[in-house]
This record gives sequence, C-alpha cells and structure tokens, in this order.
Amino acid sequence: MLVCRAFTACTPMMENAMRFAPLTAALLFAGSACSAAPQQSGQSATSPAPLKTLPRNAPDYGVVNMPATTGRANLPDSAPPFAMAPIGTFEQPFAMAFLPDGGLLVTEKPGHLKWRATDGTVRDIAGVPAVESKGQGGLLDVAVTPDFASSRLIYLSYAEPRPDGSSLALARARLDPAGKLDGLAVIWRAGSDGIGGQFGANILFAPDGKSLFLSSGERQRFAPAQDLDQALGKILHLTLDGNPAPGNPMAAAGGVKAATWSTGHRNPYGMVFTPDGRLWEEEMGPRGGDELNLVLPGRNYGWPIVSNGDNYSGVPIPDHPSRPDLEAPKLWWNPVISPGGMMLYSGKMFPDWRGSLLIAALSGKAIVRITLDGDKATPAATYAVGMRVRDLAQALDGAVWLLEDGERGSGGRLFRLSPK
Ligand SMILES: [Ca+2]
Ligand SMILES: [Ca+2]
Repeated sequence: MLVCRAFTACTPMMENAMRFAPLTAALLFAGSACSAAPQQSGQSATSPAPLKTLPRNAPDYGVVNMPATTGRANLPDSAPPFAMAPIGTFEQPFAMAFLPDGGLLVTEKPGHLKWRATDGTVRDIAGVPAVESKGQGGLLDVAVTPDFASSRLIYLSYAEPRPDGSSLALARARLDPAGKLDGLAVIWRAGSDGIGGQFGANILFAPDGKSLFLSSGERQRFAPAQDLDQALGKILHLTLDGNPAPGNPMAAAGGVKAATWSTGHRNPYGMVFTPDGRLWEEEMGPRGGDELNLVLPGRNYGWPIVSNGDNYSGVPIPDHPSRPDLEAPKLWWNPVISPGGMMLYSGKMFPDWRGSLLIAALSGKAIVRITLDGDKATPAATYAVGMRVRDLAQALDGAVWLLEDGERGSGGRLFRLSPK
C-alpha cells in the first residue's frame, strides 16, 4: 500500500525516483515528503564504487567492481532543428502506433485505447481488456501488425489484474472499423503475479512479420531477471499466437526458457530492428545505469549482477566490466535520461536523421538521437524539449510525432515535429 500511495501522490520526479528504487527503498521514500527524492545527477561516471552488499532481496553474486570507462552517452543539449505543433491531448498516455492510413492508436494507462483518425477526431475503442492501472502499470504498448491492411489485427500489452497483484499480459484482437475490438484473446502471460511496476511491455514484430518480440521488465524484484524459469527481466520471442518461437536459444527446454531470447534486463521500454537485422533495445537502469544494448540471442545482459549505475538506495552495484561474460551496453547514461519509447527514423523530412535511433527521454526531457554503424552506436544529439517524452513515432509523411508523458489528472500532449 505504501508503494501505491507514493506512486499516486507524488510528483514526476518522485515517480522517477521510485521506478529506480528497490522495493525496500520505495517503502522508505513513501514515508517521506515528495521533495525528498534523491538527486539523479552529480555522480561521477568513472569513480569506482566500493562494493558493499547487494540489495537484500538480490542474490550475492560475489563480484568485484571494475568501473566502466567507455560508452557513456550523455551529451550537452543541442538546439532542436524542429518546430513542435500540439495536435492533441491524452490521459496518461503510454504508447502510440500508426495505422496504414495515417490514423493513430494511443494507449492510456488507465485502460483506454484511443483512435485518432486522419482528420484529427479522437474516439474511444470499445472492448479493451480490464487493466490494473497503478504506478507504471495499466494499458501499455500497442502494436499494429505489418499485414493490418488485410488482417486488421493489433496487439496490446498491459498489466492484467490477478488475485495476488498483476501480471504482464499480451493480447491480440481485430480492430473493427466501427471502433471496437473483436475476438480479443490473451495469448501470453508473464506469470509471477504480484506487485511492482516496470513491466517493460514493448512489442516489436520480427522483420519478416512472422513472429514478435516482447520485453518483460523485472518488476523491481531483482533476482527474477536471472531466473530462467521466470519471464521477468527477459526479452521473449513468440509466435504470432503467443507460443515460443521456433529456433529460440533454449527452444528444447520448454516453459519460459523456450520463449526466452535474452536475459538479465531491468526495465526495457524500447526495441527496434535495423534494416541489417540487428535488434537494439534500451532499458531504464538504476541510478546512472540506463542502457542501450545490441541484443543477441541467448545472451545475458547482466541485471542485477552488474550495472554501470547503482541502486537509488545507495547500495553500489558492480559495473559491467566486472563480468566480461555478461553483455555490456553499447551506450549508457549517467545521469539517467529515463528512456521511454524508441524508434528508428527512415523518413524524408529529416534527411540527417535517416538511420538514427530516436529515444524518448522522460527525466531527460529530450529526444536523444543515436547514430548506428553496424554494431557500433554513437550519441549524436540531445534535443531538449522541456517536457517528459513518453513515446515517438514516424508519420507517413516523415514527420515525427511526440507523445508527452502525463501524470494522473493531467494530460499528455501529442505534438507533430517538422523541420524549422
Ligand atoms: Ca545491463
Ligand atoms: Ca555500478
């Protein structure tokens, strides 16, 4: 209850602090004033942190710290080369996806799926599943199938209410042109029901459209990210029906293992395939530990054994170089930027951005642009926009649409970005 109270009563900054903190620290924060949120800046990127103990609810992996010295991606702000036109407002929006005709679907965490038509009118879509709307939970991602024009299928991820808390669920339904979901079916559940935010919940279709990837956050529970029998802190690779995809690294093992693509993630909010077939992923880390990863099948990305950040509770975590057997991030941020959604730009309106990753930064209040060259990622720009950015998407004409984060009771605006 204390955790819930803190989530609902506090400022965006407090929510930021909460999402990094282990539950033990969250309980501490809940009893204090919201203004007592810990500082997110001022931590050296390279100073070695003495290893004391891991959080009490994490196993002691017995590693010794070796500080990370490369890959820190923070840049000074650049002047945005775009103008921002407000074109709508939503209630606690979380994600958006374009339809082939240029219409837009927007999820709102309280459990509403909105359909913005090309003429700008917005209506509610009926038949959305019940969600647990609390903290970072609720109706989360929406994905439009590559063959939507013929199938009219969409996928939704959300916090599903369960007797003992909630579970990340993935559902599929047909979007009737009249504005309702037909044949909604839950095709996958994370299990490990309980409390905790950080669902991840990002849905990405494979380049051939025949399977999908789903990110599943570790829900502030640490150890499950390394437990191969729990679908938390993982990237899953599923068939379009929600079964383990054939050819997965542990396909023969059955259960959660058979569905697992990679392990050791914290709170992965963004995934993108580049045209060369590489899968890039970003995730919210603890204090000073946001990451951009190149995701390879069967690899372990280290959480909570290692992180280039440390816990908000003050407990250090050994940095990635301490365990070279675990995959290090290609880039990391300290101070954190709190990455929300991520997209790959491919349009004509911003020629310089073609092939760049664009990351929505929540606490960073910016669009972060990353250039890619094969398996190398380079920070290119941080465009300060003065608001928490929840998600980004590319419109048919190559404009970038930006969804502002909105707290309970206050709207999150939708903007169209075009060159200045
Ligand atoms: Ca990591
Ligand atoms: Ca660390």
